[in-house]
Amino acid sequence: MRIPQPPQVSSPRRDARVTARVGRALGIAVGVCFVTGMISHLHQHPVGWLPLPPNPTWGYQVTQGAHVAFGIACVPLVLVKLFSVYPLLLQWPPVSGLKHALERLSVAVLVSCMLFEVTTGILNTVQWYPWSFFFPAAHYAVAWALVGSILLHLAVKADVIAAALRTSLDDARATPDDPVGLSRRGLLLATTGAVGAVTLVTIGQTLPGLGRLALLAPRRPDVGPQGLPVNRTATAAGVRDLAVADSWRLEVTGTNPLRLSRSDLSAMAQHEVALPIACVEGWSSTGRWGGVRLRDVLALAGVDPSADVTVRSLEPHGIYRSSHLTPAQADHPDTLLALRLNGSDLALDHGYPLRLIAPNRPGVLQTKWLMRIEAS
Ligand SMILES: Nc1nc2c(c(=O)[nH]1)N[C@H]1C(S)=C(S)[C@@H](COP(=O)(O)O)O[C@H]1N2
Ligand SMILES: [Mo]
Repeated sequence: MRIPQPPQVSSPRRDARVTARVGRALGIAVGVCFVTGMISHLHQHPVGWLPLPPNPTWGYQVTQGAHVAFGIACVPLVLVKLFSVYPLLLQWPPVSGLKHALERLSVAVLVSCMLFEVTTGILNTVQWYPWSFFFPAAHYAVAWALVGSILLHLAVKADVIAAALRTSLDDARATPDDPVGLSRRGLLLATTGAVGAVTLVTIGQTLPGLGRLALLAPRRPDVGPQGLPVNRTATAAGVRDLAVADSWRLEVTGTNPLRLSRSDLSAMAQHEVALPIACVEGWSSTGRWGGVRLRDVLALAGVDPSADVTVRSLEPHGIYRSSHLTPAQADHPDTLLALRLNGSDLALDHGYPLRLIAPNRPGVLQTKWLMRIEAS
């Protein structure tokens, strides 16, 4: 039988010194993604023993913006890291003993999880789901497998990594059998440039002022009705008729249950806050929201400030038609039932007749087209 040989791909750039340096950057990027991803998960699946505070009000904008930016930065890093080691991945014979088999298995898990996280994450930013699983659950579960396999990999390779990082890049240029002659230092510089470039053309989706550079970002934060993007229109949500009906009222449960029209709400004390919609997809955009404080409405309904609150939308189906607020979030002075955005009545697609806007909170929990508030 003819034994397949690994391709002839020796190159001064395929070297543990390159792999370890790119790996270090990748490890940092994955670390940021993991921590910020867990924060996002905790926002969407709160646990009683670790309530997330409503301050700083821009918190989620920063953590989710970083999550997506560092995830995008992983793309060139993963590609260069795979380039620097792929002859090893094609090694023949594939295993030479139990220890080697386990090591290769852990690398296989690591590479698959890494590719899965980066691919699904980026497809989520463009809202393309060519699969049947539920993205947030799968992305979350695989994050643990990824971090586990990275820790194992670091433990197994600790000596090699430490030695490679200690050794200078030894920047020899072209050799007779390597006419391209890009040095190892050159490759690392090009990788840094690629990370910088992909960041520059996407970060404007969340960093104010860089919107014009956001050529590859799926969203420009200033494009949309009232100067803000829309996620899920009133038509898509099936609320067009209900939202504009004269019979619309906001129901509030409590010892003094309420049924409030838009004019009732407009007659209450009005407040204005500047808060971002910070979408899990990585874009964010700040608006000036006007309306009544949720805590004022709750007080009017006789709800205790220590109550948990659920807000419900007119939307008949869909997993984002209600959201939950902790007592601290519900009682925060910036938490509004918004009637207005950037100086005019809310556009239908931004949640008319009434929406929730609250500090340090994922966009998906800023429920639009409200109809009911329940305290428990
Ligand atoms: N009822 C309802 N509210 C919702 C959604 C939804 O699908 N249904 N989408 C959420 C998501 S994912 C985001 S990012 C924000 C977007 O708000 P905007 O369209 O006003 O920018 O609304 C949130 N509120
Ligand atoms: Mo969102």
